[in-house]
Amino acid sequence: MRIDIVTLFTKVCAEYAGESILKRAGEQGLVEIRVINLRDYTPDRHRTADDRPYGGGAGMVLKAEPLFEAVGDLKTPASRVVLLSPRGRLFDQEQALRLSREPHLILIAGRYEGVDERVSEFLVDEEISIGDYILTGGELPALAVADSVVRLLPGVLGDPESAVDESFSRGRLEYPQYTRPEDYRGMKVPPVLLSGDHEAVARWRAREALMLTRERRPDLLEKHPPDEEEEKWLEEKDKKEGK
Ligand code: 9D3
Repeated sequence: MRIDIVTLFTKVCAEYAGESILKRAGEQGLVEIRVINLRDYTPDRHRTADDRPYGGGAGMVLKAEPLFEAVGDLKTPASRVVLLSPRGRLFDQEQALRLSREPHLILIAGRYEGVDERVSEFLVDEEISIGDYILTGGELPALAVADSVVRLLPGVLGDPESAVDESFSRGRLEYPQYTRPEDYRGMKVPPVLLSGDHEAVARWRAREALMLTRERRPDLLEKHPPDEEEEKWLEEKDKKEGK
């Protein structure tokens, strides 16, 4: 897979791409990540990438021309062009999996108050947001998308069991994990995890994951309804607590 990141802030992108899982996947030849400086595609002497909005208003707008020039240079018929934008579709694991099946992603990280609408309308295939909070640019979102996509590429994760675990536990928050020592300053590891009873461990984990999910992310529970056994656990707990 190839991932191009188009940005005015090349340093932070190249820096992260040169570390982390992105570096490892690159060394394994599973991905090629390139960081493209949008300023190299500005036509004027001052290398202006932004301008004032038509119709007035606060802030600056990222110009269309450098983006069309840059993407025009990078794009092939197999490319998927993604604009990171606060008004994009909310990114999730399903989107990550979908993008991981693309041969070539062009990720555009915007800056300023916005991007010339002609970019959205005529250059970009889709817009993605990573959440309902305001950042100062699309660089962190582009890196977040790249990171989540690359770790899904076959061969990137050392242990393929982790990927199996993920699909297995979809729709549930992760169960609590412990490592040595079994007693740290009186804070003890739940005995079932030391019992050697693998079925009991699996049951405990599934139950803990379910309870955490209902407590913190009821939206996930709605999207992935409890099965019969889970339904029983939930009722048991409610009864015990007099609910
Ligand atoms: C005044 C309207 N603002 C939009 C809510 C303008 C604006 C603020 C911040 C436009 C762009 C930005 C920079 N953010 C991104 O480019 C961005 C982003 C984000 O801020 N949050 C979550 N996901 C993303 S993806 C790109």
